[in-house]
Amino acid sequence: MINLVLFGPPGAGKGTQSDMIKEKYNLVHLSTGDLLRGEIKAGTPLGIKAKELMDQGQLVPDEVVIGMIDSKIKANKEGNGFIFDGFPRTVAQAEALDGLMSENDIAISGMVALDVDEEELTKRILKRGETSGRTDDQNEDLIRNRVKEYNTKTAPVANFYEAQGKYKAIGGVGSIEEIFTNLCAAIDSL
Ligand code: B4P
Repeated sequence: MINLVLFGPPGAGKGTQSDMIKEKYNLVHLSTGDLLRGEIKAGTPLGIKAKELMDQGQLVPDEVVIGMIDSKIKANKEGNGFIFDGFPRTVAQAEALDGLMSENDIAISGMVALDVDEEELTKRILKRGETSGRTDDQNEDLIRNRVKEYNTKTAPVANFYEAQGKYKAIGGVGSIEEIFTNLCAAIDSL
């Protein structure tokens, strides 16, 4: 079993690479961004509250995302493993994830991070915003706020895994195939 955390700032390519990694390693892909967008689409109370925060470039509360992930881990723990995409995004989420994993007698194998500079992130997200229909992708100030949230609340999560000897970073600029090859090499070395 292999349980991966794919890490990086908004627009780093986590969703793009997760789709390829889940196929290659036969993993269950858990994206908190996708789960939240599913709640928004279904018009649930959770989705309505989450949309308000996401549209301001802010993170949704830890207990909301932890609750969504908890049931997914329980339902899929007999498989080949998980790829967590966009989660954990705070140290509190990382601590909760370790707890949820050990309750199910499994553990995180490692975190692999994609390094991309802010100008490239902004460019990518604005381009995606032309077709994605995502309101959080269409305004440059809001995108910069997402990057700010990442730098203050999410970046420290890397230290959490580094302290456990479970952290690797690779360059996230270049062709999607080239980055995928480097990611797989990092995963295979975990
Ligand atoms: P997410 O859905 O996780 O979205 P993301 O960070 O924008 O994107 P990702 O890194 O997956 O980029 P992608 O591959 O699509 O989060 C959205 C919001 O949900 C957050 O802001 C937050 O409010 C909330 N949220 C989610 N999880 C949460 C949590 N755990 N706690 C609290 N709040 C949470 O790539 C971006 C674009 O770049 C795409 O258009 C892609 O085609 C392009 N691209 C990819 N690789 C490329 C490459 N190599 N070269 C050029 N372009 C590339």
